[in-house]
Amino acid sequence: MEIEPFVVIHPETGEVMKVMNAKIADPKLAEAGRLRIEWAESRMPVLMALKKKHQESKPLRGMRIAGCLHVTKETAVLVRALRAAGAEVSWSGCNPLSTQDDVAAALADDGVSIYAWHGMNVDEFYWCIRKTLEMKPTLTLDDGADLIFTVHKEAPQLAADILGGTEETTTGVHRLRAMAADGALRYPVIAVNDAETKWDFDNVYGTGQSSIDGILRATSVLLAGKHFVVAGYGHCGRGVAMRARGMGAQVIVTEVKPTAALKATLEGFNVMTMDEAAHIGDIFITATGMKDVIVKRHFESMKNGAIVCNTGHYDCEINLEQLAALSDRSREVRPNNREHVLAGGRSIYVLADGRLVNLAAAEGHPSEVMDMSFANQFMSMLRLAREGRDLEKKVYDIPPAQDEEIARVKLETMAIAIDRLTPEQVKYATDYSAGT
Ligand code: RBV
Repeated sequence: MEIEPFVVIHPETGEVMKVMNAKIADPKLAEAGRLRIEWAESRMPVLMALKKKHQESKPLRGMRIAGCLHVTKETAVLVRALRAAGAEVSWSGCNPLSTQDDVAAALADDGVSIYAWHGMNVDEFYWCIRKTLEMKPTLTLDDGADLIFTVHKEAPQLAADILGGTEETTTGVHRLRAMAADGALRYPVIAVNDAETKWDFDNVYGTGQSSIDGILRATSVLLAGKHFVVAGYGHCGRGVAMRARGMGAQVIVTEVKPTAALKATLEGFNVMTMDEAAHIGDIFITATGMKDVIVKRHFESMKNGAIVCNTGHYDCEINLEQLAALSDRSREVRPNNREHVLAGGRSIYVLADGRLVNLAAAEGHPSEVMDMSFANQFMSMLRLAREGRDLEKKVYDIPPAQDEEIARVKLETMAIAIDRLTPEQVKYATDYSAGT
């Protein structure tokens, strides 16, 4: 597949004004994108402080970063920070429906080579990733590991020059750990997702709020009083369940893991199997990272009007092929909301084609929470540029000191002061002779 880079032509003279090293939906959206990015910048003080700290010394000078992460206003703040620190950047989105086209236009206009537009197909998705590899990166930045897999599968010769990579999300980290265990990983990777200042905030409060936001934008329904089924009670599911309850929904949780099911039960949620929940639920959301969580037999027992969506990284959690096979016809009733009419007349509404509802139907996680996730990304890039050569080909955790630092700065920017241990208390903490 070949797609030409973007050419901007003067509307009156027909003259070529600009050839962009980019493929985006519409360069005219750049100004709107810039406003959106500036808004995010005003909510991301930790990342902005890191940018300021490193823009003089440029520790990323000489680094070529290929990134594959949702093209959102928050990601644009990260891209700007990486460039300010001296890196050359080439970017693609990590989901066909998550790109904010105005943000992509603003980045292209600033000279970022970016290949991303909303609503691309799967072939175009991989074409975009391949385009970002043309720069021969020295660092890779992933959300879902599609970029790093592409390097390993299609361009393993590039790995020799890659100092390391980072991974933003749970699903990607799981896969990369499996690869490392098999000895298949060709360069070191830092698991940004596993930082405490990432998963304990982004995954919980970020997913919680943005998923509800996506459902509301796509449906505009009342949540109060609804039977709201959350599949998976990991960090993401916990966040969604908590926020849905806050809106007055009656929340049901389904699980496969006994400890998670127990936590949900003691948190006061109604825990049952998906087979039971299927005929009770008004709204279903999957947050499991597993395929086939909602399948044919569930669709068959759902109520007329049921709403189904997913907030996991991949779109395999809801089996839409099986739903299509059960459906007589379908139509888009609102943006990101498709009605499937089943034989027999019942309707089931699927949001955002089963892709991440928070990013496809809303704007992804709020800036304040991405501030910490992307501060971790930024600091990890600095670390890999510095020490990547000396690291082993395995998956590394974020150092606890980095978490402490990010949390400390975040609190400062929120004007929240905390107590400090006295020297006596520090001594007490390590004194095993003290008793009653
Ligand atoms: N995510 N990014 C955004 N606004 O840029 N929102 C969500 C944003 C990331 C989040 O960190 C999560 O781990 C990942 O998307 C799932 O693909």
